[in-house]
Amino acid sequence: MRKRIVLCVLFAALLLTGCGKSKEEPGDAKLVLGFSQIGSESAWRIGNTKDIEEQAEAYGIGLMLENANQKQENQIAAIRRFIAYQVDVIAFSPVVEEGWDNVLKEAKDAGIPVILVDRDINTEQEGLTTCLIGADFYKEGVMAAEYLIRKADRLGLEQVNIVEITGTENSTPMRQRQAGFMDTIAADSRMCVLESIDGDFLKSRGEECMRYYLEKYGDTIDVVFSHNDEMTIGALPEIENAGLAPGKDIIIISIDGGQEAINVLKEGKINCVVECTPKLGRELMETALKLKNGEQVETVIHPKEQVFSDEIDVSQIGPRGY
Ligand code: GYE
Repeated sequence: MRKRIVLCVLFAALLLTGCGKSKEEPGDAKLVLGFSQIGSESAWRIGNTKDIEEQAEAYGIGLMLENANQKQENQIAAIRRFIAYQVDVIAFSPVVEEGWDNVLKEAKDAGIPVILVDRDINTEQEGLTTCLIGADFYKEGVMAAEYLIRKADRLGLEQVNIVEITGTENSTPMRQRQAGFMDTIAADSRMCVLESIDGDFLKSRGEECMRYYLEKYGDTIDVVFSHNDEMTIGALPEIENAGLAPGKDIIIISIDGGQEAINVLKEGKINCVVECTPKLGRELMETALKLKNGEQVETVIHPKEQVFSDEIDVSQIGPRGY
């Protein structure tokens, strides 16, 4: 009863401050899920938040959603609030991999199961989280590199100079996309990575990184490998301002597959977009319900993903929904 009152007070407060998004009355919900989202840095992230809200509503799950504005300390504080309010299940998308042990130990001591959504953590401790629902980022990096190798074959390139714009330093997609890409091109002696810089998954940083690369390497750049669509979209006008044609003079490879990037792929200014789906909400709700019922869950759930590129008929790619 006490828990029910506390939750109702919390939800009223969240609704008043505009933070609470659920239309469910938590007391009536089958389950209350606290979810700490990283931020709103990209179309991917916004689509992911929307999907989780929609699925929570469809499943009748009470959702306490908090947006951390890219700050780990905000995520830790949100998780502590979820523990204090005794939610049934906690989920979060860790902005970086390290630094979660203490707060997750607190959740474990409180008996609240934790689901990792989208990104992973790096810890020595066992059993702090129950499972991970998110993309296979290593495979995404591999698929990006395999495309590049095929493209270099088709164009008969002898040397391929690559610049990389990476996602947030120490985040799982940054580490794994880079590792998958680098491991795959390692065996191809034509491939030469000129430099990698942290673009933090932001459009503004994509612009800055590209400007720097063009000043330093000029038209010797053959390929831009960018870890997300936002940074790619930021980089493209810089390339055009330098008098080069993206998609022709420079091969552009991106990851995510949001609508804006797919439109640019159709215009021929991006050559390849590896899909990363933000639609993780349904799996999250199913998993949260299983945990609440004490059922076993799979430790890793990867969605299926594909590659959109100039090797296919891009006019056939349907609406992306994010
Ligand atoms: O690629 C990027 C977002 O973690 C998969 O984060 C996610 C990444 C996604 O900001 O656009």
